[in-house]
Amino acid sequence: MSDAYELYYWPSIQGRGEFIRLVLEDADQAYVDVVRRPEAEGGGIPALRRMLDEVPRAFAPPVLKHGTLTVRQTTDICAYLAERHGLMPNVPDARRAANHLAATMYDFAVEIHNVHHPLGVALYYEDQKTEARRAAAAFAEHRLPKFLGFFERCIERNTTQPWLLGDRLSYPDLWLFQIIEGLHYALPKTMAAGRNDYPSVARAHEAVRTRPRLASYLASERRLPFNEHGLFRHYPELDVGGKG
Ligand SMILES: N[C@@H](CCC(=O)N[C@@H](CS)C(=O)NCC(=O)O)C(=O)O
Repeated sequence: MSDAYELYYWPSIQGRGEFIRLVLEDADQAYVDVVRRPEAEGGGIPALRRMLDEVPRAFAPPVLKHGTLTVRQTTDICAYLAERHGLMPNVPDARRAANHLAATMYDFAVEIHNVHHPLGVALYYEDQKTEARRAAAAFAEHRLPKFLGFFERCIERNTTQPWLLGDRLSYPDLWLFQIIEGLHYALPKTMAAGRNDYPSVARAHEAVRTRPRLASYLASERRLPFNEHGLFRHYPELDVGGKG
């Protein structure tokens, strides 16, 4: 199948779509970020709504179209692309091993999101600020170290570092990179306080950041800036995890 990839995702946030963009960019694959195109050229929110109306069983973006095929769910889209473009790890039972890590990172990303939305996604942050402060303190004390400590151990136990699995980069490494980027944006003081606690994760993050294709993507206009509408949001009052 040689059709171009078509990504359907919200046009103004990195959000879940960014995990997919990173896979496409690292694999050097051409893709159309459909909703970011002008409406006059078949893009914009109307294109997203049309797609959601037309595609059976598409609950929410991101959705990837590839020829006649439609792939839904962020983790499954990334696995589909990774299998096609050499970003599955070279370990036994690669898809399961990689999917376990990506799904765990997905859980982590949702927990990070829920710090600013502890009561629910249907309410504005401004309607749950008190609860968000409590959630932020518990997240910094318990959940952040638990997840980052787990990824740190995964890398330490892999024979070829800095990667999570096998002896080369695979798509969970791109996920870890994006989560660390997002955490530095959302919780800079908390992350600075723990900067020496996860050295393997830090090395993995740096190794991904400096890959030539990704470095060029990150410096391009295709990489949207973080903002307060996506998964990772910077609200200074929630950045409470500093030590001492
Ligand atoms: N598990 C789904 C979640 C999709 C999802 O929650 N998409 C968000 C944007 S990041 C959305 O538009 N949700 C609309 C809604 O939940 O009503 C996936 O990873 O693809």
